[in-house]
Amino acid sequence: GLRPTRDDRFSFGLWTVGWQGVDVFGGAIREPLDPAEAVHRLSDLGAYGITFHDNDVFPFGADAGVKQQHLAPLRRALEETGLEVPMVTTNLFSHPVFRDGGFTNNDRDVRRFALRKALDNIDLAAELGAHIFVAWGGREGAESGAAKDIRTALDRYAEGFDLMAAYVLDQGYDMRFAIEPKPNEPRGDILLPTVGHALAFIEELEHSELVGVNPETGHEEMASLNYAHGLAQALWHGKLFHIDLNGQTGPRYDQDLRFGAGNARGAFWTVDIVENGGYDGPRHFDYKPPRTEDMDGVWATAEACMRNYLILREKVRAFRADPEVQQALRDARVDQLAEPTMAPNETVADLRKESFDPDEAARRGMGFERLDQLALEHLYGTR
Ligand code: 3MF
Ligand code: MG
Ligand code: MG
Ligand code: MG
Repeated sequence: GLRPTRDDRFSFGLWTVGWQGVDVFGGAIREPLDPAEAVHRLSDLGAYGITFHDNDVFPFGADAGVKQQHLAPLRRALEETGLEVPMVTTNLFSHPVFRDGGFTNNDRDVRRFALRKALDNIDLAAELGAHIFVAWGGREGAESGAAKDIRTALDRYAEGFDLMAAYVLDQGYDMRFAIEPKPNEPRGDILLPTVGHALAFIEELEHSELVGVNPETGHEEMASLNYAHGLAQALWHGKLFHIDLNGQTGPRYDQDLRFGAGNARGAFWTVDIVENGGYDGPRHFDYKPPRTEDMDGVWATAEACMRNYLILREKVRAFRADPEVQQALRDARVDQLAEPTMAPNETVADLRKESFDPDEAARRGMGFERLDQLALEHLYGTR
């Protein structure tokens, strides 16, 4: 059905429904949202979990006492609702000290402070039962050429992940890291700009097995990339540890629309790969309720993220179960791609012996348009 249940494993960042609407051209348009209230409302709407940055819950620089004061009502709300905290993350981007980044700041004192801030929050994440720690390095980057030696910055970035990974192993935490790529905004150019860059970086890490990716719909689409393809390749590498679902309309600023808004066709294939590609983590939403909305509008967008996912899940299931689609898939030879190009024991000599008529093969139509039209008709609701 279209009513979310906990088994659907929908989760939300506290910073999504809690976004007060501060943007580059204007200040806050909504009151601060109490994290405990967010937990209750999201629980009532059918979510199973919430996620947060340290400073979504307690202020920057809070000492142990202040931290616990802010955490107590959140813990109570989690107990009352049974909501989980599957993922936690650190804010290494809001305070002015991070204007040149955290782990890759040119200023070594800032890098050491950023590491301490992240490690402290890893402890909290473990205590709350989170198994995924997301790292979005929004301020790790540059606006100009000479300001940052990118190769050296990557050394420091790797040093940061190596230290965090060694720390969770040392503490015996059951925790893995997920790097969230983004091409730009707020920096002119951000390091690890796409899923592909992040996957290549991860292979150079000391504990690469503990590090995967957290791709966000809008971030990949800002780079004109295909989000579903990015998810598929991350799955192929065994690296899809977490996802940030939202909506985006083409390459422009990070729109963070509710999931299902923006590129609807992309959203259909996103749900298809998330449901059928072997991903078993949370369906996590990272979006921003537009500044036009009051709190009723905010809750409407949260509800809509889940509802749109469920609508698309039904459509994807119907598409996959449709006998005409199954025939069209065979006609398009999609199943043939699963067959290794060389048979077992075949040699290059065998391959060379084969006769082949390229003109005949070139005349075989692929049938992709008919197949895609069936998908569109499922999406548009005529099948
Ligand atoms: C920015 C983002 C971030 C990350 C978050 C999780 C504020 O575009 O997407 O949200 O998702 O920091 O680590
Ligand atoms: Mg975004
Ligand atoms: Mg974002
Ligand atoms: Mg995100």
